[in-house]
Amino acid sequence: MVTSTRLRTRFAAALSGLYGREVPAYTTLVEVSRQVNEDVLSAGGPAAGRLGGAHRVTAERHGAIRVGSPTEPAQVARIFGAFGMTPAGFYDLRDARPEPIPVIATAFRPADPAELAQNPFRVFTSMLVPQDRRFFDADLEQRLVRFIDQRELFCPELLSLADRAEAESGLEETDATRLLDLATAAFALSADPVDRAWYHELERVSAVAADIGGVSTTHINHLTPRVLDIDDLYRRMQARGIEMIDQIQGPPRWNGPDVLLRQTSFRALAEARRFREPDGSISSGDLRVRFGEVEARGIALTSRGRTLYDELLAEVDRRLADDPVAVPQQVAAQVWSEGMPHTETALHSQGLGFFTYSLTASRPAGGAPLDLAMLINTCAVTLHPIVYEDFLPQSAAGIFASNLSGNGSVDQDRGGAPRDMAWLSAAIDREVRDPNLIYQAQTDASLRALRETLRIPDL
Ligand code: OOG
Ligand code: NI
Repeated sequence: MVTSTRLRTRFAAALSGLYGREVPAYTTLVEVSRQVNEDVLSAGGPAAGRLGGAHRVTAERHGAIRVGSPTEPAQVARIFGAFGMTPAGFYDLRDARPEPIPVIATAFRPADPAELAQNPFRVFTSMLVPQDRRFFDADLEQRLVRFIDQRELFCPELLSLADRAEAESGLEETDATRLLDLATAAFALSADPVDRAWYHELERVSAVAADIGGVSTTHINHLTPRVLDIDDLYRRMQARGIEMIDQIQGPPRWNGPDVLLRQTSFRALAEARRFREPDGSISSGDLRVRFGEVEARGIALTSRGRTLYDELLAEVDRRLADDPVAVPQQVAAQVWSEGMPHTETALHSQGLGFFTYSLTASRPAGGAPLDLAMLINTCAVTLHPIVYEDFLPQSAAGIFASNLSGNGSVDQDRGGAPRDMAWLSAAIDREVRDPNLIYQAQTDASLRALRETLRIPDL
C-alpha cells in the first residue's frame, strides 16, 4: 500500500522532474537553493533549522496552477484529496494592486503537523471568475464558460483513482503509479495548438485569463523551492546572470524573527508553442507565462500579528511616499525595528505569533503560582515557532504582476461577482479551512498537553 503521505511526496517529486525538464532555469534555482540551505545549516548549527530542518526544506515546494470554473476546481480538489491536501485559505486577487487579476484562489496543503513534517507540498490554485463584469462582458463570459465546459483537463480514470486513493488513504503500487503518471501528465505543458485569435481576445482583458481560458489544457505555472536565506539566494542568482524582479515580496530583512513569507521571482524565458491561425493553418510562436519563484518561510502570525504586519506595510508606504529617494528595503527595516517585537518570546507574550510548547525542566519548586510567561522566562518551558504554511494576498498579487506585461483592461464601473470562502467551499464541495484556526488548534493542543503534564489546569 502506498499511503497518501507517500503519494504526496512522490507527486511533488514527479512534478519537480517534469518542471525541470520544461523550464531548465528551475533546475538552476533548485541547485542554488540547495547550496544556500546547506551553507545556512552548516554555519548556523541546529538553531538555523528552527523553522525547518534539512529533511523537510530540501524537498519542500509549492506549485501554482490556474483553472477555470465552475467544474474544474472541484476536480482539482479531488486530485489533491488523494495526496492528503485540503483547501486552506481564501485569496481574492480581483482587487489586487498594482494589477487586478480576475481570479480567486485557495491553497491545497496538508493540515496535520505530522503530515507537514513528512512533506508540506502545497499548491496555490487560482480559479477564473468569468462572471465578474469588471473584466468580462456578458458575451465574453458566455463564450468563456462554453470553452471551459467543453474541455477536459482531467480524465475520468484519473478522477476515479483519486477518489479511491482518498477514500482508502492510499493505493496499491500499480494503481499508485498510474495515478501519479496521470496526475503529473495533466499538469504538463501541452503541444496542442493555441487558437491565436481567442487567446489574444482574452489577453486584452487579462494575461492570466488567456493563460487559463485561452488554451484547452492546464499546466503548472511555477514550482517554488524554499530557502533558509532568501537574500543570499537572490545575490547568488543575480551573480549567475539570472535577472530577478527588483524586490523581495513580504517582510524586509531585519534584525528580528522571520515571520510569514518572503518571496521573489524571475521571468522564465518565452516557450515555443503552436498556434492555430484564423485561416486554420498552424504556425509556431511563443508565449511567456511561466516563471521561477523562490521563498523563505517564517513564523505564523495570529490575526493580531497580521494586523500589525498590515500596519507596518502601510507605514512603509507612507514614509516612501513622503521621501521618494529613500531606499525601500532600508525604510522597511527601520519601520520593522520600531514596530515589531525583536524576539520570539516577545512575539509570543504579545499574542502576535503562533507557537507550541515543550517542557525543558521538571515543574519548578516553590509554592508561588505558576504562569506560562514565568515558565518561559525561567526556561522551564521552551517555545517552538509554528511555520507559516500559507500565502499572502499582497505578495501573490506582486508575484502575478511582476510577471505580466500589464496590458489588461478592467472596467471598475461594472459590478464584480460576489465570492468568498463559503462560496468556494460550496463550489468544490469541501470545507475550505481557515488557516488561523489550523494554527490555533496546534497551539491549543500543545498547551493542553503542557497543563496535563504539569497538572496545572488554568495555566
Ligand atoms: C500564482 C501567484 C501567487 C504565490 O506564491 O504567492 C503565488 C500564479 O501566478 O498562478 O504563486
Ligand atoms: Ni508562488
